Amino acid sequence: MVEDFRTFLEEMEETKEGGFIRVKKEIDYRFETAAFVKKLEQTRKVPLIIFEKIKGKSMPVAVNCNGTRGRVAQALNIPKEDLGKSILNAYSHPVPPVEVARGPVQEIVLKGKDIDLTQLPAMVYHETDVGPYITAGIVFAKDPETGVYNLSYNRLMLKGKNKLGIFMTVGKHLNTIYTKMEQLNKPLEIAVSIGNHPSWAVGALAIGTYEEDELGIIGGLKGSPLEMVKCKTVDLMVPAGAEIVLEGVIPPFIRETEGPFSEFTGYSLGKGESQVVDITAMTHRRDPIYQDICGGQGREHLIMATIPMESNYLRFVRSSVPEVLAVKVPAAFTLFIQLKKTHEGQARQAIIAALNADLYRKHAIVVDHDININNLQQVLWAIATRFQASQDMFVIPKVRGSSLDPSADEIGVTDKMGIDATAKPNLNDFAPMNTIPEEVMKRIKLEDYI
Ligand SMILES: Cc1cc2nc3c(=O)[nH]c(=O)nc-3n(C[C@H](O)[C@H](O)[C@H](O)COP(=O)(O)O)c2cc1C
Ligand SMILES: [Mn+2]
Repeated sequence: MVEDFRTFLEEMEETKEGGFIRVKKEIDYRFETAAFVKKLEQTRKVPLIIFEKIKGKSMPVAVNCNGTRGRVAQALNIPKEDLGKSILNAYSHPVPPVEVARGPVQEIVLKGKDIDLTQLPAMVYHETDVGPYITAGIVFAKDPETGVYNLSYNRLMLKGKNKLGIFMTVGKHLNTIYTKMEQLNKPLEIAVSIGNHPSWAVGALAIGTYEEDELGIIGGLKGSPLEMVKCKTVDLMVPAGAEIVLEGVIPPFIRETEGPFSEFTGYSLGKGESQVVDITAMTHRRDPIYQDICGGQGREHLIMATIPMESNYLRFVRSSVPEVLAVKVPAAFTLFIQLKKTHEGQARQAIIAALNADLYRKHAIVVDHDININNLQQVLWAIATRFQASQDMFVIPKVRGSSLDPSADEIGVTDKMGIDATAKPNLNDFAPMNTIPEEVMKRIKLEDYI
C-alpha cells in the first residue's frame, strides 16, 4: 500500500473505483462545487471528483476521496468486507513512523509575509456558512508530557492571510491537549496536513484512548512505517507525501467568533467563541492539489466517520459483552447493536458500553442476532414487536455529548438513551414467528403453478 495522496489519485483515475470525474469547466468555490457534489448524490453517485479550475484560484481540488467504502478499501488494498477487521487488527499491531530527511510536501516553503491562506481554494458550501472553510485538514498535535501524537479533523475557518479559526469539541483529544497547554499558559503547536491518502483519514478518525497513538494505527494498517518529515517552524512531524501543510500555534486564552458552519447533522451550527490558529509556515508541493470534503450532510463525511467509528465501537462493546456480533452507525449519534443474548442483562450492559465508547453516541438500540442491523425496516420491526417503552428503555440525563446537537438545552450536554429491543426473556421463549415448513418452501415452485 502506498501512503501518498497523488499515487492514490492516479490509482483511482485508472481503476475508477466508485466513479471518477474530471471537471475541466471553471466552477466557483462559493456554493457551486457543493451543488455539483449534491446533485450527484441525489442520483446516488459519489465519484471522486477533480475540479481542475476553481474561479480565481490556481490549485485543482479533489473531493470525495473517501466517499465510498469500496474506494477506501481499495486504497488500503483490502477487500471491502475486511475493512473493519483490518482496522481492529491495526489497533493491536501499531507500527511507529520513521522520519525522512526530505519530502515533496516541503518543495515550497513559505514563511512570514509570503504566507497567504486566501490563495487556497477553501469552499463556501451553504448559504448559512460564515465564510470559506478548510475541511480536509488533519490536525497534528502532541501531548506536552508524553509526546504522543494526536490526529483529528477539525473545521478551520479562513480568517485572513495567516489566521484560522478552529473548532475543537470539548471531550475530544485535541481539546484535552490544548487545555493542558492553556493551564501551562503556553501556545499549542499544531500542523495541518491537506491532501492525504485515505489511510491517514482512517487513522485520524480512529476513536481510541487518549494514550493511543493514531500514527501507529495508520502504520499498522499499512503494515510498514509511515514516512514523515520535520516541520519548519514547529516541533512536529507531518506526512512527507502530503500536498500542503500549514504550521502554526493556537495561543492560550484567545477566543474569537467562529461559525456558523453547515454541519454533518444537517444543521448550520456552532457559532460561538473558538480558538484561533496563527500560521507560522505554509509548505506545499510545487504543483499542489487541494483536498476538500464537502460540508454538511454529504456522503463522504458520513462514510469517513463511520468506518473507523464502527470498528472502535465493536472493540469497546465486545470488550464488555463478547456476545455482541456487530454494530452499525445508521445515523448521527445513533448505534445499532446486534447481540446473541445468552444471559439476562446483557443488552443493557452493551448499551452502557456503547454510550460510553465515545461522547458522540447518544442513542443505542440492541436487537437479537436474527435481525439484520443493516436493514432499518427489520430494526424498526424489532422495536415495534419486542420492546415495551416503560420497561425496556432507559435514559441517562445530562451527559457530555456532541456540541453539534441542536436539541440540547446546554451546548454539549445531552440525554443518552438505551433501547433494549431484544425478545424477552429470549428469542426461544418468545412468541413463535410465522414459518412455512421448509420442505414445502423447497418443493413449491412458482413455475409449476403460473
Ligand atoms: C470532515 C470532518 C470534520 C470534522 N470536524 C470536526 C471539528 O470541526 N471539530 C471536532 O471537534 N471534530 C471534528 N471532526 C471529528 C473528529 O475529527 C473526530 O472525532 C476525531 O476522531 C477526534 O479525534 P481525537 O479525539 O483523537 O482528537 C470531524 C470529522 C470529520 C470526518
Ligand atoms: Mn486521539
